[in-house]
Amino acid sequence: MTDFFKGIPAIKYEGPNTDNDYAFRHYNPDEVVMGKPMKDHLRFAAAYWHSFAWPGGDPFGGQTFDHPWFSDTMEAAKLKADVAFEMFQILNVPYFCFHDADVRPEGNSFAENTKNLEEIVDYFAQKMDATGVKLLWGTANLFSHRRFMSGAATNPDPDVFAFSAATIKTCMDATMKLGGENYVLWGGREGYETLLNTDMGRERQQAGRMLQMVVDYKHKMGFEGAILIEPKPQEPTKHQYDYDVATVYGFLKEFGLEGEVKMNIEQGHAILAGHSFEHELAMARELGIFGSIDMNRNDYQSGWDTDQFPNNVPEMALAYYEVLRAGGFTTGGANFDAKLRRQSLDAEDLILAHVGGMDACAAGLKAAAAMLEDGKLEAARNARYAGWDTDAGKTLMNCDLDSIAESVLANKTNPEPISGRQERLENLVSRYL
Ligand code: XLS
Ligand code: NI
Ligand code: NI
Repeated sequence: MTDFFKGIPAIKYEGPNTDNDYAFRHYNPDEVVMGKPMKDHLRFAAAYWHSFAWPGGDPFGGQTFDHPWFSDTMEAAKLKADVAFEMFQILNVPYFCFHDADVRPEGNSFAENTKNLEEIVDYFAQKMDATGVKLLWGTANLFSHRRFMSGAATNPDPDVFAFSAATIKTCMDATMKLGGENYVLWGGREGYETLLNTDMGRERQQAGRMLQMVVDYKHKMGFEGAILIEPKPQEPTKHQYDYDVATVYGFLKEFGLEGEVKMNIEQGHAILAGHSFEHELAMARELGIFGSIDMNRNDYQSGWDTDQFPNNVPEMALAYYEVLRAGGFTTGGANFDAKLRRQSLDAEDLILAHVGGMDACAAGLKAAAAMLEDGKLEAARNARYAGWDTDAGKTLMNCDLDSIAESVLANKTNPEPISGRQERLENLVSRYL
């Protein structure tokens, strides 16, 4: 045991009326919601990078956190792992997620990076065995090191493409070895700063080829998890190619991968793309590519990916409604891709941030389940489209313009507008919150 979380108890469910800061008010792992324990609906994961690797910097100042593991040695990496697994246990989160660069010291070469990663993977394996904590997903950090400043797969320099491909291979190996349930690709710097120096067509082909290689390797190694892309429209580059779910779907179609790759949808990224979180979830569901979620929020005044812990239950209820309508998670889960504010220095801040986030998710899930079980929203939606379920409605889709024009004439079709009843539905949703 390290002494990082000294004095902080394991968090247990105590119900909504408790006065204890160190307790769950809504997240009751074994409580059954729609026929399934809450923990199996929510499948929480802690993100290694924000919780343990992020130093607290912003564009105006550097590190505010002063953790004892902040040095580039293997010893420090192991101390970081010890502390991380202590947090997973205090919170009782079943999963975690990591990038290679979060967990191992940066080496001077690909070989050194790989060696460091393998050593940490073995260390993780022991800890996972001892604690029962599992890996939701692994990923490669192909955006922090300066070699990736002009992209990874989309870099104008083929050597960077090669270095990236090799790094992805080692991260897929690590994920497989640890029994990870997904492998994530977030397009870190796959985008451009200016069109003046960018060959967009070429970069698109490079990204498509890299993804095909990832899928081929998945099958070659027998990885049974899902390959997930995480869309994001801006940040760090001015324009990110994986803008949103619909854009990525077009890209997958072009490279024949729409049956191979699903989406990891992040709340804050949806907002940056000018959508709502529930829009992106619903879109992925309708396209058959819903996979997993990154559960964090933006500050709506900042217009940036501020990665805060979620706390907006009404919004989350609508998001979980779409998750439930998608049939829930299979390999996916809810990763807290969220970081503390840089003034939140204490170990307890990290624990309480997760407690609040987990409780907000649980409250959102319960509200969503109640909406779905009552069925009033779905009944209203079905009633709105009922015309399409009649014989005339069904045949219409198979007609052509000529025959439709004839029948509109013959039947004197003259539709009257019907209310969308939005406010009534909004009032209905409020009753579940
Ligand atoms: C950044 C992304 C990143 C991915 C993993 O905005 O959210 O954290 O989730 O590379
Ligand atoms: Ni993310
Ligand atoms: Ni993000």
